[in-house]
Amino acid sequence: MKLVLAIVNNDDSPIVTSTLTRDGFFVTTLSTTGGFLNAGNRTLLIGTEEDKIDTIKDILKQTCSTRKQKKASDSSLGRGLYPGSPGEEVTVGGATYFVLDVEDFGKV
Ligand code: 2BA
Repeated sequence: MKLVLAIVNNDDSPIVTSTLTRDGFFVTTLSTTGGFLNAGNRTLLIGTEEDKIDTIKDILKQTCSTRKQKKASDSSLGRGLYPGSPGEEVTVGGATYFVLDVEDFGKV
């Protein structure tokens, strides 16, 4: 058993989630915030068998688009020395994923 953590753009989240569930995956979504842009994104938790990981990667590739996003002003947060200046444009990936081993899984 594996756990896929996938961080996706808020705008892509509905299509990714509906495609995954349509294809039989169980998905939990968390509202999260990227540390660099301080912008909201979604983190998906998908528990699955190892042989399904490639299918999940394909779905992420097909449903998450790369986009340019501007870094908002963060002076009010006292973070002026952090990398990247306000207004700087960065390319935000389609999806960032991690695959973890699951030691135990169950429903009681
Ligand atoms: P953010 O942290 O808001 O980062 C948004 C985009 O800003 C990143 O896109 C990348 O292009 C750029 N970026 C992030 N940190 C940077 C830095 N220290 N210096 C220069 N540029 C930087 P993505 O790489 O596609 O990441 C999209 C979101 O996925 C991230 O939002 C974060 O929430 C998550 N993420 C990406 N890599 C991660 C990692 N290794 N660990 C945890 N979360 C990650």
